[in-house]
Amino acid sequence: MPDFSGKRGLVLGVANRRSIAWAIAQKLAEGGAQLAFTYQGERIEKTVRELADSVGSPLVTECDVRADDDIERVFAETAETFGGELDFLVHSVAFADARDLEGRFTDTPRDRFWLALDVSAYSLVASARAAEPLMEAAGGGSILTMTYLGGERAVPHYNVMGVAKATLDASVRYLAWDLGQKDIRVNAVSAGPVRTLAARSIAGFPTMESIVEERSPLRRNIESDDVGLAAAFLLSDEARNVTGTTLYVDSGYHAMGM
Ligand code: NAD
Ligand code: 0WE
Repeated sequence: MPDFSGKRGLVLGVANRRSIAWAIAQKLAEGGAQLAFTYQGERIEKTVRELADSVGSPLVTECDVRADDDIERVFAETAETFGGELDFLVHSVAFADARDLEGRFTDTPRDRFWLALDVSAYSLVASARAAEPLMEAAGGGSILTMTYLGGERAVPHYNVMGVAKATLDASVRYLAWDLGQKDIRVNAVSAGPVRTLAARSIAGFPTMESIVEERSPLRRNIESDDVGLAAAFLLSDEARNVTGTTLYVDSGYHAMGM
């Protein structure tokens, strides 16, 4: 495990203990990082506060990534908490209307198309921009987001989320170019299916898990812990010359053509 002592990070996207963001946060906390957390909505506030307290978090605050005011306030609070500096940002947020993960992509209405791109892709751009001055003050930084193969290939039912992930993946590359000048790295982890809150409600999730077991080179599914380990690497100084890229944690599934 990389050493994160003295490092300060902000984690967006913990909803409960199954969240990929929480698996990542635990690895960073094990490595000695100080972590601030955001949550969306009062419904999950208590859960997120309890998890955050268990790793001694100095800041837990609400953030709806659709709201510029929220993002501005969250980074002001983060700056206040960490003396104006930030070493890393974990972006683990996505949302599409459930109706758009069932039917045909062709039928996605305009407003729900933009909703998915707003929450799942633009939010990375907005939060990277807000993180920039804090990371510059720290002498550099590392930004990590979560993506999925459905942004590169057509995965049945992933639909508008696939279009959002394609936008997210391209945003990683353009942010890497802009922020590289300030020694801020931007990368993504592309995870195979993991049974989180966002995944459990999806019909056919068990089928996807069987497909990964049968067809991936390693013939097994992944765990969120695996994502935590890869994330810790990308966020650490061990990855100091790695930016603008995607690291697949999917048992090799993406490498297959059949
Ligand atoms: P999750 O439900 O635990 O996390 C999704 C998070 O997005 C939640 O914390 C939720 O509160 C947050 N969110 C949604 N709308 C928001 C908004 N408007 N403002 C702020 N936060 C908002 O599920 P997860 O599977 O841990 O998802 C995390 C990330 O991992 C997502 O980007 C997802 O696309 C990605 N991912 C998941 C899988 C999987 O199979 N679970 C695979 C690859 C990538
Ligand atoms: O990115 C995701 C899930 C994202 C997601 C999930 C939900 C369910 C609840 C976004 N928005 C919502 N909205 C809700 O109302 N994954 C990579 C997991 C996932 O979701 C799929 C998948 C996979 C894999 C949906 C269809 C097909 C495959």
